[in-house]
Amino acid sequence: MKITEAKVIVTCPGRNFVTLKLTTDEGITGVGDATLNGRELAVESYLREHVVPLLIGRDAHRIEDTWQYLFQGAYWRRGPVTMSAIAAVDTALWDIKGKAAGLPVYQLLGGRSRDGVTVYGHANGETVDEVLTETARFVDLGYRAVRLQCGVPGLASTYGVSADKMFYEPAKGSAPEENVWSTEKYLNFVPRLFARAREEFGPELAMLHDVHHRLTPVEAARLGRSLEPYHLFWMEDPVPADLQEGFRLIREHTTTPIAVGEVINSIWDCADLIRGQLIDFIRCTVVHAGGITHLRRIFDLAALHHVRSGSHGATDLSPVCLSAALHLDVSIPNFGIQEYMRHTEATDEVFPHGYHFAEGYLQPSEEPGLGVDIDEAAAARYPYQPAYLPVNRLEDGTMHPW
Ligand code: EZ4
Ligand code: CO
Repeated sequence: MKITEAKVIVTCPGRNFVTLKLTTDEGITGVGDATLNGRELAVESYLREHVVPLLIGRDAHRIEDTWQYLFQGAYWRRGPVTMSAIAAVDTALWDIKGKAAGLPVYQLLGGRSRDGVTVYGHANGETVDEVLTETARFVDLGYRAVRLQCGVPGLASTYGVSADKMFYEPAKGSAPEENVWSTEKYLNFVPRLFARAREEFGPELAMLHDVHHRLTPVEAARLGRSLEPYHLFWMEDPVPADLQEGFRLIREHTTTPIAVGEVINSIWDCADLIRGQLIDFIRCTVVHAGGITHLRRIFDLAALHHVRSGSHGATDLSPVCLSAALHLDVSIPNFGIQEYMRHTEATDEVFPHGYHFAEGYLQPSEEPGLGVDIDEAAAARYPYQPAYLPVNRLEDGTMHPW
């Protein structure tokens, strides 16, 4: 079965998405997500200029060989642009193989290891009261796990807090929004949020929190320790992930579980974190970590070291990425949890899909392949719009990780 056509589709149904659609000489199509938030056209161009010409005429069944051909063939290794482009091809080929076999992709990955994929929702608000109201809303919707993000007194805006509660969307505008950050204000405040939340929701609700790379290891150790009485499911991205060794210092000082991975794009960028058992959850995505083939390699390494999965699932991962993630989530032995932010209606219209939420779980589609598609006519109605992620500065104006 040969690849005869490869289209790169850019669309903006509320936010930008880049999608690769492959067609074979047997008339089977497959889709892969290639969205890199705020840098979408770099991946679009990488695919269109450098990858699509290599795909025409290739055997669509040779998934591993195509992955190695694109990875080794580039000579320049890793990086989010390259790995997102390779991921799109890989994901589309798994979709095609599933359709050719007449099986959902999870069956090709070894079948189900569990009955459903536990997901966490996002409760956010300017005040603790507002966050608790939002948390209750997710509990009422059936969620078993909720991420809590709250405005910090004295700071004008904070990561993860939005007026549009169910659809947090940080990328916007023709220049990055500028936020102001104070580590001390944040560290003094967060334990108060979780003290109230634990009191209100009892011991069993899984509660998560995203630090969004803003601390140093010793500050993260202080945060983790201060949150121990409220036993979080995890603290996410406590420090930037560049210095893997830095996590050892956090680890030595707190039992609050640590999750990291949304900006990691290869196994070599998290191998020390995993082998050193410096983290509890690895949160890479199908789209940014080289597709189903490479992400499964990461999860397999993690399984040997007591590290579970926790895939990133923000709204900038398209329904194509989420579909692919669910097939992995349901099949791997060391699944932890899956992030789930609902997409807008316009996004769901452009990407018709068969996954569904019930009683705190997402279920992958039972259709052959990934069970997701792109409606090209609908996509064409939403042209690309430039949008940047925000930047962060300390109160004295120094640049700080966002
Ligand atoms: O800021 O996906 O856990 N979720 C996150 C997200 C990220 C965006 C960046 O594109 O941290 O909100
Ligand atoms: Co995050």
